[in-house]
Amino acid sequence: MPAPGENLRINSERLWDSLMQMAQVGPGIAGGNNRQTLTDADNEGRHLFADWCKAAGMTMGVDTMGNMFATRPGTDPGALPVYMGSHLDTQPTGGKYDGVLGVLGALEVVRTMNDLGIETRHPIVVTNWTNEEGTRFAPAMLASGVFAGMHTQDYAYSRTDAEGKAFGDELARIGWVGDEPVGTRKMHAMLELHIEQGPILEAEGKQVGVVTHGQGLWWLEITLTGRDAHTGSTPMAMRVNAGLGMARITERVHQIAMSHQPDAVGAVGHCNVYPNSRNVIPGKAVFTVDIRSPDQAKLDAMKAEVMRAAHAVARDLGLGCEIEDVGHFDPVTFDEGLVKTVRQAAEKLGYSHMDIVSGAGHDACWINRVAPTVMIMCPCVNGLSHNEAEEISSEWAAAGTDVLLHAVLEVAEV
Ligand code: HGY
Ligand code: MN
Ligand code: MN
Ligand code: MN
Repeated sequence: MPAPGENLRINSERLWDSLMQMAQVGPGIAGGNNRQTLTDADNEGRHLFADWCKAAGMTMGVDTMGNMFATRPGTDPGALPVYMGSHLDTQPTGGKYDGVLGVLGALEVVRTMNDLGIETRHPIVVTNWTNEEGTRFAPAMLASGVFAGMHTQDYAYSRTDAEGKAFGDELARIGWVGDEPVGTRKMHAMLELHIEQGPILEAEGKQVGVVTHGQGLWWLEITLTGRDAHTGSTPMAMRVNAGLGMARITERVHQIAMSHQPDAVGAVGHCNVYPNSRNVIPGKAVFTVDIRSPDQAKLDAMKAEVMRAAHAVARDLGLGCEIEDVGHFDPVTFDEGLVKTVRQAAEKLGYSHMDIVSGAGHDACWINRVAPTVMIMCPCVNGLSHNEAEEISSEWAAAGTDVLLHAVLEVAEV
């Protein structure tokens, strides 16, 4: 087969149609998606994806974390497969493309190879990683983390959601505990296409992001304990107000991230006060600090400053303070050779592109620890994601998927 020319493109209409069909599964309330991991909607999306993979002539493997692996054979069965994929689970108020573009873009690459009778030496595997979002069951990238040996399966199975349901029980309930031991697969390479979830590519007028690095992150869950009391009759000096402590620490997280600009971010996105009654001073607050940076020293400095600030605020207000690490990974440097392959594919196809650091965490960030890995990014409208209004254009989706196609054909050896 001659080397794939720059005119070789995926079928953009078919890709967009699949994205829109998947968007019907687990619809949100404002045009996006609520297909949280291990829910019935996730189950429905998994079966739709599995049916499409079967129709594309692939065979499906599932591991004990519910990770799905659809294989297209290569001409050399002894060659390690080239993996590509992302995740189908969404935020509760998620968009239609976060993760989904990476899974269905990979499927479109296989469909295009089938259309043209393209054969590769290495087998190709399209992957759906379980629980990338980490909203229902913290931490994020849970199943790819177990696959990469960063968490044990027992830890993952024991994680519970807000209703106390355990990950392992929910995975069994929807029938996706596979027979493959997790983490036993070996990869020649892993490529993940994903929307940027930020404003840089659109602002720079670029069609494709060549992802060289990923930010590191800490998720610190803080529990403050004070005393429930009446909001009316309790004198201010007598209050032990966990809600006030949460507010002060939230502000300190923002200040700490601002003090480490330009490449540092921090926020509190998950927070609960108890008993959460209008006329009760909260005796308890549980909230998660999310801090990130591509710079290891900054990330570690921010973590230390947040911990110090939390304990200082708790001391001032007479609160108990427990801090649990519920998610962490160090900054990631993707495989140089694969980054070059992606950049060359974008150049060959004539797509405007730039190197970029991923602000969000991705399954690729963990898989990068066990196999050569790279990411390809697609711009987002107004840089918006983790919001039901998340949007991309079909042209951007096609450009990123075309680059994925050419990069995979290069790596899998046509
Ligand atoms: O948290 C993250 O960055 C990813 O979207 N789960
Ligand atoms: Mn994602
Ligand atoms: Mn996400
Ligand atoms: Mn570390």
